Amino acid sequence: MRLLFALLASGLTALAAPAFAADLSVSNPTVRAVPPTQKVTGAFLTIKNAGSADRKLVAAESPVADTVELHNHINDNGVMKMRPVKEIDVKAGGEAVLKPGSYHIMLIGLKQPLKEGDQVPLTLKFDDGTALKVEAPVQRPAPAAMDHGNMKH
Ligand SMILES: [Cu+2]
Repeated sequence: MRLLFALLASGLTALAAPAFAADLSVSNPTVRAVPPTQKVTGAFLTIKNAGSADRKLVAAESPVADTVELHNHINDNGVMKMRPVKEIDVKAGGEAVLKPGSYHIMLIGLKQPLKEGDQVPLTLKFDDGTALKVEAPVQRPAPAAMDHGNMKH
């Protein structure tokens, strides 16, 4: 009886221990399909942070590109420009949405043409040392996303 209780107690302790990697999850990863002559494309996804500590995405890697950068779009006097950023905040209990016209992952120097339906491996690295691997399907951008940058109403 005492042994059973000890096992139960240790089991509960294990459950209560913080699971840092499990706090972060990725949904809707996609890579934008580009013509074979274009050597640069963007990757988009949503990172959810179910934990109680703020996290930052600090780097991304992919075997399909020479260089992978974290970017943001800024509105510079009405002109949308891309800028590399060092990190992207993923607040505790919140999410970071990487999408066209906003934060995104830039794949620079594509080593092979990316066809629609291909799966692109991405590794996301966070400030606490954890890494998440995802497979992002290559998709043609939705028409709304294509002219997001210069849309006027
Ligand atoms: Cu970019």
